[in-house]
Amino acid sequence: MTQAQAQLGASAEDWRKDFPILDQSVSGHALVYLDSAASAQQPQSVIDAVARYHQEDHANVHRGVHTLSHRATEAYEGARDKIRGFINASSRTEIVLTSGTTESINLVAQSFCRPRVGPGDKVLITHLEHHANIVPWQLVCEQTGAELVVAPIDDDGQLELEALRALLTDDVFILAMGHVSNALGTVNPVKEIIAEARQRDIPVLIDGAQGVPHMPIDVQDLDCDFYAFSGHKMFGPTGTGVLYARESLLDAMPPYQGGGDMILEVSFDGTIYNELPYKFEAGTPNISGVIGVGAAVDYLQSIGMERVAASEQVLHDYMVESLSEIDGMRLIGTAGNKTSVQSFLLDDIHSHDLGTILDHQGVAIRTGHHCAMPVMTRFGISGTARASVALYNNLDDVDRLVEALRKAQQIFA
Ligand code: C6P
Repeated sequence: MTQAQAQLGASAEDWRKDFPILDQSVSGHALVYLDSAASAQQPQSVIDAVARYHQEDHANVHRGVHTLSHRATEAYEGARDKIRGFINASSRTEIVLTSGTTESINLVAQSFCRPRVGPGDKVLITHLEHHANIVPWQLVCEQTGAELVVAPIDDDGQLELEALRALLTDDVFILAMGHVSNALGTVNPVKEIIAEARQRDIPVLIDGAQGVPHMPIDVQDLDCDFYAFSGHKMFGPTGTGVLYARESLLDAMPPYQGGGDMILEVSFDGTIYNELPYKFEAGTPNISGVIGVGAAVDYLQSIGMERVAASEQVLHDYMVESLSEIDGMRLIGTAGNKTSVQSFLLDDIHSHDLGTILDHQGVAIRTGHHCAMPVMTRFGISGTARASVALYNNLDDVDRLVEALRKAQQIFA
């Protein structure tokens, strides 16, 4: 048994069995799924929770006096409570349920920032961001005359912390930054940066899309103002997301969208909005999806996020080491603190060609710019191949990736 196998332990193999989709062949080969950063697979318990809701409990929430509506509401609100506990928010009123990280960030940009910023104000982001943490701020800046400022990264794909500190000036209205880079896997020292921003009274939004699935998150300990993430990257269904926000901030923010459920009273003279968090949840929500996220939280908690993080770190490090041993390999993203993701280029093979050849061998990776075009520009490339691991991967998956890459090299030789 290798050291990595010993570190991974037998439980990783048990977790894998919880994900029925992994037990299939693609192009005549056993599937190796290394694209969890794009969307993670769902354990049977999540699939069952969603199916049970559809089979037994489906009705609209918060609206009916009948039994099914009560059951649906209980399950939906129960999931909110689970999510609150999972990230240790102090109150369920701070958990706004959205369609994903993208909507969560747009909500903050439009409802928190837009009414408060103007010419002379700055919105600070970093060069590592996903488009979902760039474009909403560009829109706000266009709408208000505020300026978008970008903190630089170094050649390893790490934030230049001194430069970031220098940019935390009094005219910065908000700092919005990722916890973990989806393109490079860099883990940012968010707690330290949040503390520095707080000293200057600058609110901080953390894009936690790639953080929540891979490590324990405690929003009170982080002391952030906003934390956004998606259900489908943490083993829940698509079309689900969360915005954690401090209650005092949510209280002072106007609704993001108008419609049913976000009101207490409506007349043509005006509307009284609902209490938190419902003020920010207009219309019929993704009930089954949210229930699925609740089940995903149960699943992750049954393992424990510390174990998830430790196991994935072994996989990640093994992947990096194995990829490095291939001649012609160029790793993109070599930060000291990384998780889950490795981007790379091989010889001069286009990343899309690599992805296709790997798919023919049953290995699923993502290729292209990963919705992080500025990161690609920083490295002078148009895209990369990206492999990302989750708790259900094992060392064989990494070996299969390496084998498939070597085959691609033979094809292109
Ligand atoms: N990244 C990837 O392959 P949504 O689409 O709203 O669930 O998540 C958007 C998003 C925001 N921030 C980060 C850091 C992300 O990684 C993502 C989604 C996927 O990397 C799809 S582009």
